[in-house]
Amino acid sequence: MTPKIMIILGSGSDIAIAEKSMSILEKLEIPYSLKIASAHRTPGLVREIVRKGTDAGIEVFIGIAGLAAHLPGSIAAYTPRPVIGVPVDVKTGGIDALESIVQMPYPSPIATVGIDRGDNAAILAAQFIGIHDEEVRQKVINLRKEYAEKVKNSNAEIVQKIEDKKFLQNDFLNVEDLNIKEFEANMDEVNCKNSDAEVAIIVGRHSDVATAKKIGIILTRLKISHDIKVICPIRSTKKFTSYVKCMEKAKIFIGVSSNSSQVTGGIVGLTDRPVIGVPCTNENGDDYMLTTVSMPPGVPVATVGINNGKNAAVLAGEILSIKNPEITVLLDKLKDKKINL
Ligand code: AIR
Repeated sequence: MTPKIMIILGSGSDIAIAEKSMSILEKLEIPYSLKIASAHRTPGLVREIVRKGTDAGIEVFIGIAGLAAHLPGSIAAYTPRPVIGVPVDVKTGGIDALESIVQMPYPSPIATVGIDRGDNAAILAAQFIGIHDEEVRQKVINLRKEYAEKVKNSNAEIVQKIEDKKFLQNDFLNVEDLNIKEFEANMDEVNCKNSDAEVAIIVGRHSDVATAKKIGIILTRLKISHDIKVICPIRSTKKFTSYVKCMEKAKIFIGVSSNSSQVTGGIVGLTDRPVIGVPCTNENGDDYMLTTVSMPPGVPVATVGINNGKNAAVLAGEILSIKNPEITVLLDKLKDKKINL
């Protein structure tokens, strides 16, 4: 049987990061393949592995590399399948690899995860596959519950065991007794007329709407239904939560955000669906790529380049095209620039 996921490492020295991906995939019982090929030392090998892997039925590629990490980009050159990139910390804390992977030109996105986050790459790959495979989706949901349990258990294992602090007072609120209810969406609060859309796009503030509109233009070209809303998760918390809930049929969420990237972080906590993040620059020219991509284990955000709404749309198209050849044909046309933008 052909595995669904192929992990490619730029070097044998990246194996520790691949181990994190493999542990997750073993746990989720998803077959995968593991290869080593360097974008610079063995470009021909990368090309052959990727082409043959795609022909054989690989659905998602994961490229893991450090330094000038051009491996995920090279993989993307040879396959229409989505590519997840994991920057490895070899020098400069991994920032060199992160920039090499995330800052891809249109129309060749890499779904970038945080530095050394092989675990999140595997979860993201499973989320992509989970869109058309309900069994895999359920496994991801269960895995994420484990991460949540770990946080709750820390209260008993760590906080409650602290003894010698005179002014620490926790007895008034027992975490174990909290009855955490599912959020009840208030549909009147948000306009839910497009709740059947395949992709839900949330923009944190009006100044980032131009970037979101580009996502909409490309998704329309790819004939992918979508809905766009401007909601700040901090200023309008209830509305934000209600909107994510009312879009629960969406297969993919895209968050467009500058500043502290609460939009993408907020969405990922409310849905098991894959979340694509578009970091934006603010009026001072500061960008929010790091605060978008650097998510903790269990809750990945597939980050694309700064202000690159078009690449977010292409990535969504690649994910949905795994089981929809019609989108693959439209993507081909986009990539050949046959569709004039
Ligand atoms: N690398 C390999 N070919 C191109 C790149 N950028 C990366 C590997 C590894 C780092 O260079 O992915 O993270 C060091 O590789 P090595 O083989 O010298 O240990």
